[in-house]
Amino acid sequence: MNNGTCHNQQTGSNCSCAAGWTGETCAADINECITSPCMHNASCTNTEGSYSCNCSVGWEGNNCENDVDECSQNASICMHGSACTDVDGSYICNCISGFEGRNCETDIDECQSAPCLNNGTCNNSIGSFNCACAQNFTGTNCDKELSTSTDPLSGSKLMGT
Ligand SMILES: [Ca+2]
Ligand SMILES: [Ca+2]
Repeated sequence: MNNGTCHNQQTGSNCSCAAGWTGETCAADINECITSPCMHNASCTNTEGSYSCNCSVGWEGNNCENDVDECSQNASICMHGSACTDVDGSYICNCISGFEGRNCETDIDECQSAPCLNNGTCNNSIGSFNCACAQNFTGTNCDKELSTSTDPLSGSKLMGT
């Protein structure tokens, strides 16, 4: 039965069973799940004559033995120009400055840390931020004080960097 080969068909004995089957006439299903063939925390389901593995995320293959190369499967999985590193069962995004999150999908609001000094106004932007400095101050963080005697302008203005 079940594609097994028996040397003596008449008695049904001495059978060589196909994979997944056992018993004198190959009529009995083998419960492969007893031997835990599914790797990396996959769940095993016994079926008639076979079994199947339901792989955990990050693994693939009949027995979930192969790591999924997420970086190759999805070149844009790490966002905003961040580098992707494949690791067993997962992947790692190395975010460039200004972004955070599992996939570097989140813009960091640098203004939360109040980086603009001397009453400068902070403007968050995607991947960066800038400071609109108060009068007489300049620099990326408005940390440089201008000489008041040489500045003919009045009122606040945005100083370039
Ligand atoms: Ca991987
Ligand atoms: Ca930002």
